[in-house]
Amino acid sequence: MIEDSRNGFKSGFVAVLGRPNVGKSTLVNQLVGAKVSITSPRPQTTRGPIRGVRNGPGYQAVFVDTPGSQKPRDTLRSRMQQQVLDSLSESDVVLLLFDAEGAKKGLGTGDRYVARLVAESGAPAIACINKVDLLRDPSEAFPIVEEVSNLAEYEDVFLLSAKEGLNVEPLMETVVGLLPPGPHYFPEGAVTDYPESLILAEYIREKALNVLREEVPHAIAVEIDEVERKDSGVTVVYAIIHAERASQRMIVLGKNGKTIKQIGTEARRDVERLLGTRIYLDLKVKVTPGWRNDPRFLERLGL
Ligand SMILES: Nc1nc2c(ncn2[C@@H]2O[C@H](COP(=O)(O)OP(=O)(O)OP(=O)(O)O)[C@@H](O)[C@H]2O)c(=O)[nH]1
Ligand SMILES: [Mg+2]
Repeated sequence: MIEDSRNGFKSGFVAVLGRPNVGKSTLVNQLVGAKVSITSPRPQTTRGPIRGVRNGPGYQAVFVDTPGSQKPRDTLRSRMQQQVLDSLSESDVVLLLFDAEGAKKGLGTGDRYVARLVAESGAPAIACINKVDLLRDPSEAFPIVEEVSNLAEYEDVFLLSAKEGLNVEPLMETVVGLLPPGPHYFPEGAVTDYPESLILAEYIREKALNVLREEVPHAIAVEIDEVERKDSGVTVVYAIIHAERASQRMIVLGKNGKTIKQIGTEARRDVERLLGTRIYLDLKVKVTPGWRNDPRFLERLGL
């Protein structure tokens, strides 16, 4: 470690903040070059601080994806909010994201709230106006750039498309420029320190979020019961989808089990890519009332 800093090695934690759905997880995956964090069109997709590592010549950047900032209305959401604050206090650099499309009518109270948190933390921050691919003309972003620039002092302001990768590499160069001298926090080659079983659960939850609507996505938790590697080369993954009410369980199952089957098929493909083996996915749906307010249950989910 000491040797690293003597060599002029740079490293640090880069927290990615912003209100729900602005594209934080999509950006982290782009920066890291791997799918470490799940994404979905539903707000409040990310629940825990997932770290993704990018190594380059003379540096290691550890990106910390955070849940979208919001009012905590239950134990789950107050933990999510606490994770935002913890990640911010431990960061060397902050990426603060805004949604170019959503901000066309001006920034919202959520945006201002996160911007204030970041400004108060005193960490060097880069403002990123994301989803510019949704603008008909780049000039539509100018008023947002001005509004964002008036919020606080930023090291830089970027117009991004996390989805298409636009300006992601120039952003990366700016991040590296802001990293302090430091050690390797993670061995080279490790793209995340998130445990395999929790990643598996997240992949399944992502597919569930993509097919479920309204309030159901937020009422769902996925837990991996067991992972069994058979001699035949097949890995059997036993997973449980927890819902809060019997009616939600019925929705997750779908007519004749159609919905759960779709979730399972899509999740299996991703999990096979992740583990590089053939997967048999055993998915069950269980009613666990009030899990969102059960600290022990939340700990089991790594939250
Ligand atoms: N068009 C467009 N869509 C994007 C872009 N970045 C993200 N999205 C989409 O926006 C939605 C939300 O993206 P996420 O990365 O899950 O957003 P998030 O900020 O992590 O959301 P939470 O975890 O809920 O706070 C997904 O449907 C993404 O595909 C972008 O640059 N352009
Ligand atoms: Mg997210």
